[in-house]
Amino acid sequence: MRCWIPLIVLLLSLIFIPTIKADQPNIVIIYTDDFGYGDVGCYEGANVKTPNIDRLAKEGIKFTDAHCSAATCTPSRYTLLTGSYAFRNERARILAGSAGLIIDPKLDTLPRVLGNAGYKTAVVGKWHLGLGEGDVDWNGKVAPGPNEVGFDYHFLIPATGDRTPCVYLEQHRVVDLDPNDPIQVSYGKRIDFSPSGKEARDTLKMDWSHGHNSTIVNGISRIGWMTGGKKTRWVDEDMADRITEKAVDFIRQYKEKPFFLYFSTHDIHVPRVPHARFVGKSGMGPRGDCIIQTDWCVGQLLDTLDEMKLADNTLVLFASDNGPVLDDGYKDDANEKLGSHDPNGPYRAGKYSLFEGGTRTPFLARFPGRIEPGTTSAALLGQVDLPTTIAKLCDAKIPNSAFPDSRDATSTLFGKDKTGRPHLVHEVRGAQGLRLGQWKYVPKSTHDNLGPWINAKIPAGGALYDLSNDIAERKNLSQKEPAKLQELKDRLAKIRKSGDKE
Ligand code: NG6
Ligand code: CA
Repeated sequence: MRCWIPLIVLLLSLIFIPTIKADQPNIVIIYTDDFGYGDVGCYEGANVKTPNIDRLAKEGIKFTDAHCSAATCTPSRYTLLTGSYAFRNERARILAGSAGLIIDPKLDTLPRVLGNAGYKTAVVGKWHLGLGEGDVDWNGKVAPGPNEVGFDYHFLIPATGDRTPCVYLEQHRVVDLDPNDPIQVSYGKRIDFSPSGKEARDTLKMDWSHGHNSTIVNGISRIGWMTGGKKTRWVDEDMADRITEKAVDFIRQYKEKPFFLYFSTHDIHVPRVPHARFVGKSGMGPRGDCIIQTDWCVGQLLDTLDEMKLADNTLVLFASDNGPVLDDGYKDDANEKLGSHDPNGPYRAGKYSLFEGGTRTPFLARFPGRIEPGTTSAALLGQVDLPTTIAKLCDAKIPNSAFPDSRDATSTLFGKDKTGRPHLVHEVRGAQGLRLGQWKYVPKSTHDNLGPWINAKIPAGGALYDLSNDIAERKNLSQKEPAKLQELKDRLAKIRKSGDKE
């Protein structure tokens, strides 16, 4: 019997070791923060130059009706990694910097499914899906997190640039942590008694306009309190360089294997603090300068793929997690210096809204040999379909229970199917709207008291728009077309109940 043991072990390992197939493409998702439809040079409305991002459109396909899954960050990211609409998880709302991980570590996520197919997987940049089990000890092993949901490697901005803790996290550990200066983080009770953003307002590098007035880090006050970790705190001006360097390193290191890189930029989220070499480059103040900084990051990644001779076998996607916002809590001249730039293109509203501006965002895909260069598609594409589509392209096995709302959109992505999804859910703060072809249902609950872009008098039963002749969603047809409105509501109720795969 003894002599059989090595053979049995060998056979078992052959069964369980992921098999790498020669033609498995690399996947790079460049996931930007708060980029609106018009915030990329090659889109309608833009008055900013983004030659590197535009290169993806020239060498690939540009979508004009592509949507993130929600009008804020956390739910969109949750859907991107799980293929499940965020309303199926009540915790998938904008998270505090102390929130616990909201992805169940048992789930078959996109990185896990790809990892099982032999991929090396990494997330570099903004996470904002929670870490640990809530109020984690930042001085020890911070887990569960990305590794426990399937990523091999992570280098993170734990929540957002405007939330404490203002430190990077690499493979479960705060980077450069000094044990003699432990970190504490609090949302709620004040723990930091050094002057706050409220008390030392006149000393700030960038003043706040609402919220964002607790602990001061790098001359900018944030949401949430933090003490300790003085040497580990990030310098906002270096953030794009730091994450780009890590992403480039990952590509170089795993050039021999198929890899999945989820590169999640901090820009153009607040606080917008570009590196000195981008300051003044857009003529639009920090928001525009951060767009140019992102374009530089994209250029670095594309150059690395060229240099490593990987471009031909790599699908590169460029997308955003929600629509645009101007003043999102800091006085950074986003409104004052906007000029003729239209962050939401021809669409209505932006971040936090279920009007098209909230979710219709730039989406570019480059895949040499598979996607024809210089194509434009008006097909309805939802990021919810990326997990299934990517897994299929990578020849990865999708377990039956995985990605409950995610369909195979390969032919849409490759520009062959010109219609795309028949319908698509949009969500924000637990409320959902629906696109059904040209029709759009917007519920009331989300649109009160949200500032001039978003405020809208939506009747209690919700509003209905016909995008075929009203892309700006100005003519509510709920009175005129009650049967159509009911059809959309019924469809939404069905999707809520039974998933959105069929
Ligand atoms: C809001 C913040 C906003 C931004 C947002 C999350 C205030 C007043 N506003 O609560 O600044 O941080 O959360 O943005 O604090 S997101 O892109 O990560 O969803
Ligand atoms: Ca965002």
